[in-house]
Amino acid sequence: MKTIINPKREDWSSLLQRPTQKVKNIESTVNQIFEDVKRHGNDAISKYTELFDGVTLQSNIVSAEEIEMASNLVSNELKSAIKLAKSNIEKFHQAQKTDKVKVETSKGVICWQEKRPIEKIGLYIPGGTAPLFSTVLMLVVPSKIAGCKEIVLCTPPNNEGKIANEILYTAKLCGVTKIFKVGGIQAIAGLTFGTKSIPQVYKIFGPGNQFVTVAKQLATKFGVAIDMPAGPSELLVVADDSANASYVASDLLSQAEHGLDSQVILVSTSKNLISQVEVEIVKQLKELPRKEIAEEAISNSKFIFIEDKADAMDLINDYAPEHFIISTENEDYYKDNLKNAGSVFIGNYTPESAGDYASGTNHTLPTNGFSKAYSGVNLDSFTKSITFQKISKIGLKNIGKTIELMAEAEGLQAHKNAVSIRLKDLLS
Ligand code: HSO
Ligand code: ZN
Repeated sequence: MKTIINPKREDWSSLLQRPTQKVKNIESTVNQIFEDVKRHGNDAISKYTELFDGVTLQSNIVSAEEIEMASNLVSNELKSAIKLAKSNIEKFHQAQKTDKVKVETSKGVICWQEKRPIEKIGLYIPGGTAPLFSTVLMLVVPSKIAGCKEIVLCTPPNNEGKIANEILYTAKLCGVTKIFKVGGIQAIAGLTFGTKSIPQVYKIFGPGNQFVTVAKQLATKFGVAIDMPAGPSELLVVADDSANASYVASDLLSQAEHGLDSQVILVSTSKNLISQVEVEIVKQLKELPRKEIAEEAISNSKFIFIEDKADAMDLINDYAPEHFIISTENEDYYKDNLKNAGSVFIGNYTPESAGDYASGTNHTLPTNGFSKAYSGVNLDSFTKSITFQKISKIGLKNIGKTIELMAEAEGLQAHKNAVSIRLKDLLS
């Protein structure tokens, strides 16, 4: 960790740069695999599964028996925990349902907006060092509430051809339609083009490594929507003397353990708190099973002392964190002046882990400064808004002249005629 005292504004952007692992030729690899999957479907997919996951599969479809067997291996205690989390996530996302918006803009001109679910969606759940079955909850629960029909989940198999029991159990519990043992670029390509077994989808959700992220971006070139360009996890904590240093340290470590490239930042108006947190981090880090990962991420972390809280607020808005914890005396100041963040956690008893798992908010959030313009996944991510209008005879009389004038001025005679032909009948 590095402590910085009152950094100058002109240094903020270099100070707050996200750690990026640059993989060379990533785009050409993604292009090549897309081309191959587009042409050769499942044959190409099994070739890449052999290459990247080290396993030869008979089929990439997960069978009902496999799901059943996996579910039997999840403890009842964990099942109950997953159900409680599911119920809270359901409550929060169900409450995001909105009524249709209907307005009579001019007399006789009625416009309205209604939401419809995206029919077919693909969810990507990474494998890797920790099987994040909580992400299954975060993506499937709102998609069900939205009314998506086809919910396809892809996740890489391990070198024995298996998927974590918890992922299969949670997917089944939440109502995923089909599960495939396919990971990485080939999974995103499969969902983009469809194969004999994998359905083609309209939108792809979920986190992943850089290969998956670039693949999702390429999918958009083929007309498939994506949730957001996702990157490594990040957390910014703002804390003062009212914070508990051991709690703050535990929060920073909770994000640091995600990956070597996770980024955690502490902003504080108290030098005293910063030194206490440093001591606590060293102490808590020792006990962590994933200490190598957390240690590396912590070594890139920044502890920033800023005397003036208005400056602190500006720096936070500039950084636009994925997660933002407020542990200060005057919580409202940071809450009310916040412009950019994915998800906010307020007070000493609101650890980020709560939102990661069970409080009800979604943990699929914009990273890498994207919270300046993107929202995290929410109910609307699974729907589209369609506008409708119905105009009566009186309505057309009311706005007809306006349309005619505007069409004429744009030089679009046929547009004008579509109104004039009707007005003629109405006025005769
Ligand atoms: N903090 C991660 C989500 C997660 N944490 C899953 C634990 N499991 C990104 O928001
Ligand atoms: Zn997390």
